[in-house]
Amino acid sequence: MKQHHGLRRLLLLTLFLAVLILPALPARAASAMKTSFRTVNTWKQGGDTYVQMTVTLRNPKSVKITNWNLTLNMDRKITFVSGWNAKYSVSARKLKVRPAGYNKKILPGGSCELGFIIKARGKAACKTVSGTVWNGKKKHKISKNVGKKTGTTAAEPEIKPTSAPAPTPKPSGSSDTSKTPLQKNGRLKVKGTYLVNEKGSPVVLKGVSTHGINWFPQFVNKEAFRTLRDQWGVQCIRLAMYTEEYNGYCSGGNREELKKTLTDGVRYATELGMYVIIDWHILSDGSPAAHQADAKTFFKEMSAKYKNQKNVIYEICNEPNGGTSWSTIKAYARSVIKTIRANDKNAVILVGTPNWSQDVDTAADNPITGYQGIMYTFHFYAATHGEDYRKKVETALGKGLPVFVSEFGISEASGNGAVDKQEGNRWISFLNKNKISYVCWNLSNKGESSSLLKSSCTRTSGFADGDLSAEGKWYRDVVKNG
Ligand code: IDC
Repeated sequence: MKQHHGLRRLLLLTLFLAVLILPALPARAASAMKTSFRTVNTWKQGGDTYVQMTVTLRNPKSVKITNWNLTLNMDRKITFVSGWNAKYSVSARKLKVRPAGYNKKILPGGSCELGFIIKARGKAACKTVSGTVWNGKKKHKISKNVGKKTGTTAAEPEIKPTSAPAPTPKPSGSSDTSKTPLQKNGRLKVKGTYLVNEKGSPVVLKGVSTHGINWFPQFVNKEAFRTLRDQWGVQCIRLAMYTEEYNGYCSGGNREELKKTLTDGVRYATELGMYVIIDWHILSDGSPAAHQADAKTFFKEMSAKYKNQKNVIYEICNEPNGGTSWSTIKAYARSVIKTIRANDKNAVILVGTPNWSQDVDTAADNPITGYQGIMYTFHFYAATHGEDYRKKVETALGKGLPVFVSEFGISEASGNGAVDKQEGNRWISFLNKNKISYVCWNLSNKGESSSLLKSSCTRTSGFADGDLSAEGKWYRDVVKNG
């Protein structure tokens, strides 16, 4: 009952933002900048209600907007989960939104879109929105008190969590769709530099990686995976569990919740006959050794749980960086591999390589010995990494190293910025030619160019054409067209 009450208050917040506040902004401010707020998603996890909103700022005037800021004044505590295309800070009950830098100026007729996710455990409603817009030297205030209106707003907004009923049309392609990827290939093994199926023929898995399951758990759902399998032809899902970033597994995140999201994801993939990668997503922790003990406990548990399955792949460290040497990674890998092999003799294990999983050539000089079924990861972002990096992969292959591209995008390495489809196409033909599997970053609607979905996409499955970002459309076609 209490929780229901909290949800209602939070839903009211979204109503105030979307319906009451903005159309009612003072005329002066409205003429300086047009602002629209949209709730694109709400969902519940672990007793919290999450609200994801996008905000569009538009300059309708023939003057430059040179700076702006917004503050949402809440009546109770909210927690900031994540945001994009702006800087966010929470101070007491205020969510402050400041330009990211590149969108501080908004040209006449121009606009920018930003978005954020907040969560609240109890009640939370917005009292006011305030802000400032600068037009050259002039300052315009945005300010609206909506606190008093809360009582009179009888209408309950119709904001439903978007779990999209998702009809799943059969793919139009001619490939044999009567069998799942797992039925077609069975248990995967490593032979020479290749990932091979149970008959020993090389396979190129085409996969999609989630964004961090701490940030976007709503996309870990069976219908989403089914959509990717049936409408795109995706065979493999990578579940990215950050260890260090916001509420990561080793940085204060709720471990039971994270494991639940992860194991739910494994179950959905399994029920759909898809391969699934459990990704221990180190990043700002730099060295996998930073959380080695946790990693061992985690993989011990996972490998015990999945030892009888043929579709689970373990990725034991996403991207070592910060100068972490191959010998440090190797020592970590040997220790974690030993733990996994104590339960499971067969599962394919992916090992990260130095420099954000790019120095496969270094690993090739001194690979891990004494274990079967090990592959080494190579990651690239096509708008940043080109031919020189393909050379590194060629060198590694030439030395006999089995390479798996467990993460790539066609954006810049930041995950945002331009997308480069041409370079992306070069990479895909290179990978197909060398029979290297690849997994694309990322299944979310975060407002960044490496997201497969547009930030306006409110579905969590059954994605339509118009829901896909430039990278999303490109990758769907890559997978669909073989
Ligand atoms: C990025 C996400 C971004 C998030 C950030 C956290 O796209 O939304 O805020 O991580 O630091 C990687 C990483 C992957 C990155 C991605 C893009 O494995 O976690 O995701 N990237 O920067 N390596 C190279 C690029």
